[in-house]
Amino acid sequence: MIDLYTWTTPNGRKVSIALEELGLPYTAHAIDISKGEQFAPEFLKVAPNNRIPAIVDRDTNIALMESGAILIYLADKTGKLMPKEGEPRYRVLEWLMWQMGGPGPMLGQVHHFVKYNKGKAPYAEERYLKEGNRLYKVLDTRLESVEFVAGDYSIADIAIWPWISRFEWQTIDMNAYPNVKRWYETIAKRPAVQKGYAVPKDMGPVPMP
Ligand SMILES: N[C@@H](CCC(=O)N[C@@H](CS)C(=O)NCC(=O)O)C(=O)O
Repeated sequence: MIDLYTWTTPNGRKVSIALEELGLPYTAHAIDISKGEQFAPEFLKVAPNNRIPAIVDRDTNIALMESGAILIYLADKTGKLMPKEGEPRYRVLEWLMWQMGGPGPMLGQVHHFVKYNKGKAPYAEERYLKEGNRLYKVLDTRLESVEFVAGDYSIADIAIWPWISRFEWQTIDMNAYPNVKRWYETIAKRPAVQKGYAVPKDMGPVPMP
């Protein structure tokens, strides 16, 4: 049994979607980051960076924070959603790291400046939207030649997809990125993705372009 500490955000949804895809039993614990629950001493013992998501695997007694590390752990635990060796494994890690260093932090800044603080910092809005669009273009070009970012459906897709699901907040027109749109819609239809998207609480249907 896995305890998942999470909230209704892209980083949190990566892990609930992976757990649903892998069919691993888990209990979701809501950490409402709008109420400061990420600073509770009990949560900090599991996630010292005071950010969701985090897990505790009761089978192994391993506690982990950082969504990328958690996804690798779950893939290794089950032998699914990431090849075990060779170039195909590194390809998954390559696109997972791209997500962790690119779309995660950069689209996070778009949410901060464009969605929540519009008009306060025009230069920041312009800078992060430009970078956000550049990242969409990189993803679109990659998806011209492959069905999923690393070939087969993997934890790399699961890491990227929830960030793209916030395209409306980002004011990014997915129709300008037809390969991203095709990939996004394919993944959105997966029952495990729809279930994982609604954890720890249902915020409405998956947004569709
Ligand atoms: N690199 C971390 C980022 C986690 C993160 O930024 N989580 C956000 C929600 S998406 C959070 O918990 N924010 C709480 C805060 O800023 O205090 C990961 O991928 O797990």
